[in-house]
Amino acid sequence: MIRKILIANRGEIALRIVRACRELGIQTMAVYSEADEQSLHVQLADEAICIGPASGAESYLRADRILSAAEIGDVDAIHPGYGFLSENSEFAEQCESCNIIFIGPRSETIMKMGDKAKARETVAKAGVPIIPGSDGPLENEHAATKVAQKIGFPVIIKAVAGGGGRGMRIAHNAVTFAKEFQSARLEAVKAFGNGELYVEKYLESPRHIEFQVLADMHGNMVHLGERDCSVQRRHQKVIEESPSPFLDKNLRNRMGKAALKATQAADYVNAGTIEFLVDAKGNFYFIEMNTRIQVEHAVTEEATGIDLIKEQIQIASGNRLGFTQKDISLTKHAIECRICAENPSKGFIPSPGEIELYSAPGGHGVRVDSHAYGGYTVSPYYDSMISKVITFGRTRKIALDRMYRALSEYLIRGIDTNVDFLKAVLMDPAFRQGEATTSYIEEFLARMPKDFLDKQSKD
Ligand code: MV4
Repeated sequence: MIRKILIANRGEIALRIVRACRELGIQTMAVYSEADEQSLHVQLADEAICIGPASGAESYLRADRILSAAEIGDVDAIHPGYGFLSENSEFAEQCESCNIIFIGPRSETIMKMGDKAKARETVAKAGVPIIPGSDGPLENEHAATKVAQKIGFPVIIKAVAGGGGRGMRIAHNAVTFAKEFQSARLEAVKAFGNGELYVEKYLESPRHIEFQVLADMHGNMVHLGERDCSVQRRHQKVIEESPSPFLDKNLRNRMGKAALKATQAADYVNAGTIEFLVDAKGNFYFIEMNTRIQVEHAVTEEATGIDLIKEQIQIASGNRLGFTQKDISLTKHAIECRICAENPSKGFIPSPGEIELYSAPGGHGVRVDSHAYGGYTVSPYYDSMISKVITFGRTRKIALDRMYRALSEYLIRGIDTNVDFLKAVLMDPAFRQGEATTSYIEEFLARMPKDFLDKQSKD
């Protein structure tokens, strides 16, 4: 039914989608900015069309240009990947009204779950645990202070239009709260054009554990277990794995059921992610739903054996899921490291430039999703992730040892990367014992010797 797909993205995810389409016998049309003319997704797609200058705002974020390209290419569907227009309900709606299938949930669903206060309310009504907090957005700092005092400090102030950690503030008492509230509002207006805020009780050092879900148009839905994404730095995930070393069978079952309740409450179709925070006692709370395919989807693919991009396309075609919950299990342990062009010894600043020499790891149990190659120039215009290394095996130890081996094989010359930093984390006993919470990287850096990071980048 879907004969041709326009891929409204770049980098490794564009390539990932080209590959899934090839195997399904679907034609592909790439779009690219002037900075990406030499990109692999452009070279490997059946067709490619330039949509503007390097800046994302003038190319990959331009719905009008992408829809023009879709018309020129006579495509049936658009896959938005992650970032850019993937969670833009207006773009999804424009696709719908142009009779182009948006490979993702309905625009209404994107809008509903994009409002993080509304998402909280929606899933809470269905019986999914949420963190004690405000009922909807708060008018002003006076009303907000009252709510914060009722919940008890510390509290976290979040933007209704936020998500992913942008524009969040933590307040430890009523005195600092008003100031934090006002600065969060200014930041939210600036970042999202929407200053609405809500508050939640602040959980200290939780684990970030998310459930992958798939739902078809016929009311069938499954969860594909969890990903533990606790290892993050400044709201950027660094390492993800599935299964989580923290969950047992019982907790996984209960969280999986809650994830399906949330999916049902959202009236969701396609691939989605239900994010939870989990405290040290194993209490779990919904925080938000991501209505897109995520960077870390590959760990779920390797743990379950299910190709999520193909499933997204099958679902968007109107097909029924080919399996039920009892057919799904986390039969392997999979782990992902995000390789970034950055310099850890200089505060992880981006390190764009030409990759002079490139050789990726391989061998048994290693998957590399990357658009990089020798001679490729990493552009300063986009995020610094140049590769995802995913290793997998029967046990967590096998996957971790395999990751260290794989990272040791990586040859990247000409730019700085975080490869050696990742290797140091992989060797860290706390990480190896599965003790990482969302505070892990900060704590890890604090307890390392002062000159540790100086050794973490070399050309
Ligand atoms: C929280 C939290 C603690 N308590 N909510 C960060 C990403 C976004 N998806 C939600 N996030 C958090 N929400 C409550 N009620 C902790 C985080 C969080 C975090 C917060 C501040 C600084 C770094 C963080 C890293 C991971 C998670």
